[in-house]
Amino acid sequence: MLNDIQTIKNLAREEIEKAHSLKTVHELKIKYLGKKGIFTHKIKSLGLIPQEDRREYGRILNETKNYIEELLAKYENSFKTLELNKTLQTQRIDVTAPGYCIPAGHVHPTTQVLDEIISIFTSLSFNVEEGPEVELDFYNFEALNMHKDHPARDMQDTFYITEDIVLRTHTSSVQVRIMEKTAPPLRVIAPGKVYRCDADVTHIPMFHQLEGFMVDKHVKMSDLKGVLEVFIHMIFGPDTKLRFRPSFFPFTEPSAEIDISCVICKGVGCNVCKNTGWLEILGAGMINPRIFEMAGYAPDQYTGFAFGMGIERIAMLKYGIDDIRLFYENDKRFLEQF
Ligand code: FA5
Repeated sequence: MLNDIQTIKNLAREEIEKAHSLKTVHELKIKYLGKKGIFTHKIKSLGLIPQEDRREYGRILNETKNYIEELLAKYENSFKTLELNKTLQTQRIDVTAPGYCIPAGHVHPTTQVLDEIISIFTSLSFNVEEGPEVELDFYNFEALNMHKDHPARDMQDTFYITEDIVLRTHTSSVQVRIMEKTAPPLRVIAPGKVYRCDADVTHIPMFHQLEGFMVDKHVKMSDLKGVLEVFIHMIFGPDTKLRFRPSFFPFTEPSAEIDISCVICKGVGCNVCKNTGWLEILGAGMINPRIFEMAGYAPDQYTGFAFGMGIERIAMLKYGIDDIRLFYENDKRFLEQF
């Protein structure tokens, strides 16, 4: 019986030493040590060995099994190392090879100009607020003194969602929203997207505006002028001149449109300013006391000014762009210049 174990040992060693791949080693492992393998079978049959020989037989069987296990492990490891080396040879990584260049995006020109404008006004102690783009007719028109049949509504070609809900046509819609929840004094700017059914070289259906308003006791037109003068000088340079032209907005009284001396020809006259030397830049005025009534402020105690500007228009003047549609055509040749 012991001879039998010796024969199995010799046979197993011979087969293992002849193995030529990891696969063969695995097959031999199953053959000798697997659930139905030779050694498992032998161990299960220990009960058939006469009692007086069983102990010695069991010891030698175990020793032989351990020997075969170790031999298989040794061959398994050496085949694994061989395979790893082969993989390392064929899939070598050249750590000195130059990397791929991933093109980096950058901030859109409208956002760049908007960020610059916001930082100017925050440096003047204005707080940034936001309002919804899908807005109630009430805040976009009604609360701003433009009732359903008010002719001024025609100035802003509106996208209606329902009879009472619109895509906001201007950021002035934020005025009453903020006043309703904040007691004066306040200095607010409200930047954001606005929508109008409008499209040509100077008009697009989605554009950005920035609203500004200040409310306190004794706020005067001269305060509006001072704030706008500082802003214009910071964004277009200290030599830029300002001109207030009488205008009409139902939510400001008096109202004005503000022109700046043409940034292209410096006021001499050119195509951009249509030879007038001036460019319209924003709408503004003293807040109509009707708006304070709508917001729940006491109109006899408080006064305020408001202004609203188109961001793309300012970007066009700043960078000398002659077609507003270029901003949103996603032409990288255009966008990469900023
Ligand atoms: C208004 O929208 C007023 N809410 C501004 C205002 C605020 C007045 C506070 C008084 C007090 P207006 O419709 O003029 O005003 O638009 C303001 C600016 O938005 C214009 O000067 C222009 O620069 C820009 N703008 C208007 N329509 C378009 C458009 N379709 N595409 C691009 N920019 C536009």
